[in-house]
Amino acid sequence: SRRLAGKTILITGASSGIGRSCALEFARTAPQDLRLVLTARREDRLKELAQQIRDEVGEGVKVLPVALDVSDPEQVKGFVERLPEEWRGVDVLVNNAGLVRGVARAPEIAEEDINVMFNTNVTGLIHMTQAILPIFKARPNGGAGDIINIGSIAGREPYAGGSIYCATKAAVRAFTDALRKELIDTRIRVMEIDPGQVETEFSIVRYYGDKAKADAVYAGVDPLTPDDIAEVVVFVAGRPQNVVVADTLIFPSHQAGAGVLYRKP
Ligand code: NDP
Ligand code: 8X3
Repeated sequence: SRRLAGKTILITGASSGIGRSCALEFARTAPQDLRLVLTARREDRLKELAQQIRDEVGEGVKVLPVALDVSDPEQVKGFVERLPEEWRGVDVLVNNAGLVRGVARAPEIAEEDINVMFNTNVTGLIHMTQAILPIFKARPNGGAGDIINIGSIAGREPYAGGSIYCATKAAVRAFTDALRKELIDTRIRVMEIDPGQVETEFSIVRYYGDKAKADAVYAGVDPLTPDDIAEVVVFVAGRPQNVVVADTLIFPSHQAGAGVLYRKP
């Protein structure tokens, strides 16, 4: 899309799944003139992705892989200022980094899992947003730029065994909606995309690396692919300035809600 030409896109959690697909989709959509700042903890994977993008679309897309743990406030603070100068003019922030750990029910939920989920999905996303907003706000007419937050159906419909993850995604939703209102006098667009079931490393992480358990989640169903979500991310970023795709919910066709029906037999 010509509307994306010349933009600098910063993606968190670009080493896998939806974030990785977003990087590729942005590159394929605007191969002439684009800068991609790709962040995650696993820098080796980001470097491989940068190479893949170069091989596929050539030098029109410039890629900067940078290690960043969004759950570490010290790394997020000043992150943008530490980028090389030509990379600091971020136009689009895709707040995608996030994870679920376990299926435990209260009171058995591990303290560490609670902290990791909140520190990554909620506080990390808030810190990234705080880091980018001064750059957006420095632009004329009160500021400009896009914030695209990846929420989840889990933030709208909490389910047993997912209480903490669901709470983090509900928090993302509340923060996103409040932020959109706070920025109403600017040209900054605040958008949320809520996927249903997507086959990524999400379930491998949920089951602490147990691939068999993760595979069972997707057995017999036809989940979304991370590319399906990336197409929506790039679509909303490519709308004309006055169009804010504020909120979307995307299911695979076999899904119409989170979890299963709960009632006492
Ligand atoms: P993946 O596990 O495939 O990807 C998650 C990404 O987040 C990885 O790149 C990982 O990189 C990154 N990440 C995790 N923790 C941190 C951290 N502390 N700092 C920086 N990056 C981090 O899962 P998905 O692609 O599915 O998940 C992406 C987003 O989509 C998440 O917010 C998730 O909640 C959401 N989502 C997923 C759904 C699904 O069914 N898969 C449905 C709805 C929403 P690294 O480990 O290298 O740091
Ligand atoms: C992931 C969707 O419902 O599997 O955010 O937790 S769910």
